[in-house]
Amino acid sequence: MHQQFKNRLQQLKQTQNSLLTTKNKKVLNGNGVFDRYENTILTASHTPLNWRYDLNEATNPYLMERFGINAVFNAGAIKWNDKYLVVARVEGADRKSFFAVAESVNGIDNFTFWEYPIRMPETAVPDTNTYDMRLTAHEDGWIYGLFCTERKDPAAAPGDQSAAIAQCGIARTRDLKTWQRLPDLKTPSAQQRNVVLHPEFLQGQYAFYTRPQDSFIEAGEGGGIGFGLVADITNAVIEKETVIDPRVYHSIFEMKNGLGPAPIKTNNGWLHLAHGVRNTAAGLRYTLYMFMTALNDITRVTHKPGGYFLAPEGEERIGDVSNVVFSNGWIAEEDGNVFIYYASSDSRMHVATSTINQLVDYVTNTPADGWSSAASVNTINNIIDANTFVKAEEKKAQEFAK
Ligand code: M1P
Repeated sequence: MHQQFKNRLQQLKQTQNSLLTTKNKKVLNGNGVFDRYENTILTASHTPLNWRYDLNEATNPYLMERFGINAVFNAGAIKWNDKYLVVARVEGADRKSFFAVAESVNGIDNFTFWEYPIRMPETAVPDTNTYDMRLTAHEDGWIYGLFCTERKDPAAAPGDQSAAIAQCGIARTRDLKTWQRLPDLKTPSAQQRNVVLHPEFLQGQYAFYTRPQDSFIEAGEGGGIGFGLVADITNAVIEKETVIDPRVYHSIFEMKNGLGPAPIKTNNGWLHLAHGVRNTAAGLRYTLYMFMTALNDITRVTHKPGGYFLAPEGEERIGDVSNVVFSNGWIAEEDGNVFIYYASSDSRMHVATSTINQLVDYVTNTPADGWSSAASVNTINNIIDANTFVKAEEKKAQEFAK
């Protein structure tokens, strides 16, 4: 091996090793609802060197990258054999996305990709692009991965190279290595993205959260988080789709919204994490929001805090699609800890941590959106009044103690 090749290889390995072994730390002074962390958990640079480089000097004397990775984002998540696994959307320099599993021992750092990306079987109509997998450990015993499958619109006008159709791909596995592909979901809507499988049967059927949309980018007249039942998951058809969380004028989800990961069951109700999209002069802005649905009627929203739960901050604001946070993976542990995996600006992955108790408190006690400026002022005034009472009580207590 020539010295130059040897040095470059050593340098590449060292740089990546230090990235993969860096410890993550909580950012201090969070908002009381969740904690952010100092470092990203996955980026393009975390992908294995042997995916990107031909490491043989004879065939790659300059040690060039032979397959560029552009970004790692929008990961599904699951706790599996005591490890925290994420199934990331890995996007190549060629724009195509695929899925790859990375694991960590503690859920906050040292995520390392498995040896190979997932080889996802296809249906009779091959996928052009696949992304944003939501994992559900279903009570039927399978782990399901629902994802967006995108194909060129066969009705596209000649020369139109962007008209596309998005649908929900369905695959299942028992070990996250070998996947069985099922037929794509059929719904009454023209297009679907952000489809999520509920972990429990409802009336003996599979329950799906959907996101109906009229065209590839725009929700159009459709949109909102939808819901439908499927009798047979090996031929998944939703006959009736109802919107359970609609879009609202002048809100953080006026343009689009979509469910994130599968909901978490708590004693108070099902906790949901979703993304909302609003328009700005600088383009679309994606933030995360939460809501809760009833245990005895999973389609009924019982609580929904006003505004966003998590919005892009600092470096998170910038990337391939700036001003975006997106989450399709979280892990709730038996002890009540929750790991929220989110991506920023379609470029990299982060983690935030919280607990079931904090999230339930947040969802049930944060005032709802009043949908107007006057309503916001009323909400603040109520908080101020309550705090004035607290202050008066404190004063009384101090005087009494004298
Ligand atoms: O670019 C932001 C996001 O846009 C799409 O999400 P939605 O369908 O809700 O608009 C998806 O392509 C998603 O992957 C992406 O992060």
